[in-house]
Amino acid sequence: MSDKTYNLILRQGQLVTGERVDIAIEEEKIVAIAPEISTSAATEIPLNGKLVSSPFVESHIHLDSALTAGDPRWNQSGTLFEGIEIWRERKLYLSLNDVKKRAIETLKQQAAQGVLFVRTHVDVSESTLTALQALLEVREEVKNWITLQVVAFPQDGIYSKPENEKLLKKALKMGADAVGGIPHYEFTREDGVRSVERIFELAEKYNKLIDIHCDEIDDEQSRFLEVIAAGAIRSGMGARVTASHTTAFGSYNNAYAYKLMGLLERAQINFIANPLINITLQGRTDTYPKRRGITRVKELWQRGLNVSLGHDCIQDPWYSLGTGNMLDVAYMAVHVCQMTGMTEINACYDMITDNGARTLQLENYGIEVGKQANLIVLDAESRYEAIRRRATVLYVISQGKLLVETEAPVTKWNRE
Ligand code: 17E
Ligand code: FE2
Repeated sequence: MSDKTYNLILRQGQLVTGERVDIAIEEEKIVAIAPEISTSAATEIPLNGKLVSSPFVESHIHLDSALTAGDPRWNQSGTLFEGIEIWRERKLYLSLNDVKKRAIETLKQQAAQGVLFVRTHVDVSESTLTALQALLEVREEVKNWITLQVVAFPQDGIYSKPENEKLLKKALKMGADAVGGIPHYEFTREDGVRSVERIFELAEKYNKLIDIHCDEIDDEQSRFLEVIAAGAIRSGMGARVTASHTTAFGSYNNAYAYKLMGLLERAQINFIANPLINITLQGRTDTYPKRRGITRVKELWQRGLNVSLGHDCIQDPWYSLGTGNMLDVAYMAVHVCQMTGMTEINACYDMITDNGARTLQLENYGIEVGKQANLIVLDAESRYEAIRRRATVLYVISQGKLLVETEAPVTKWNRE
């Protein structure tokens, strides 16, 4: 036996495949994965069959508005539109410190629960671009423990005010990673189409990813997803493009949905559903029956298209709850999307891990020798148990270092 020792070994963890392994970590990297590693390590953590997984990926959140619920007022109608109105008032008194403080507090809540990769939308239809500047600074300040991607998101639309297009462009030059948009909120159908076309032009010019809030409405006539798919095919941008929300897809007639699916298969774009938020925001103009207001997650997944899940909001004008726990998101998806079969439940877990990594185009993701050591250990033996019990994340290892430890709750039973 050599006298070499590793920094850290996780002993007898269970991978999502069911294999039991030891995982050795040296510096930042995973250096060995085997049923049994005979070398010792400075720190050894016995896992006794607990699930070892790649970290959670939060593929869609708004960190600029996080933790503002009730300020300046609560959303009484519960609609997307009232949320946008409230945020329009709140963003008048943003400061760099205010945004950074809330964003970092939220990122800590997320990382403590196993999220190590985050894509945030940041409103850039605000003349000072304070929120964007703040999130760009936060991206740099946290990069040693969590990876942040920033989407320049024109919440009020690109064409609702003359300066909005310039602000979007400026945001890309300042260093946002992706271009966003909101075609269903532009004044007209034509403005919506034009906004999507402009987003593709800007993404190509500045070499950015695309992630568009698309058809987040119950209107079955809201059909911007086809415009995005066509743009992805024509530009060749394919998997660099993401359509978020697409809730109107849940209301399209089946003949149109069938045609659209074919186009989406050609386009190979990514989809993000936000089940916690859209089950509450949508359906507000329905009486009964009341629609679920969620995109066709199961059908997209069955066609082999890449779907991930986002939390979207934590305590903001659109959603007053949320703790940053991605297992809550997957749990809601199982219900709202009726993904109740065992392979479907496992797929929902993949939607908050591997599929999110694919959407974010992360290269260094996954439990493999040679990759950066980013992994989490859950108080569960399988993906199914993790979702069912929304299991505690016991250990979070980020870039080779133990970032967070949390003890599972213990119940004391005091009667026979
Ligand atoms: N803005 C928007 O347009 N849609 C949302 N779901 C949120 C913000 C949270
Ligand atoms: Fe969103």
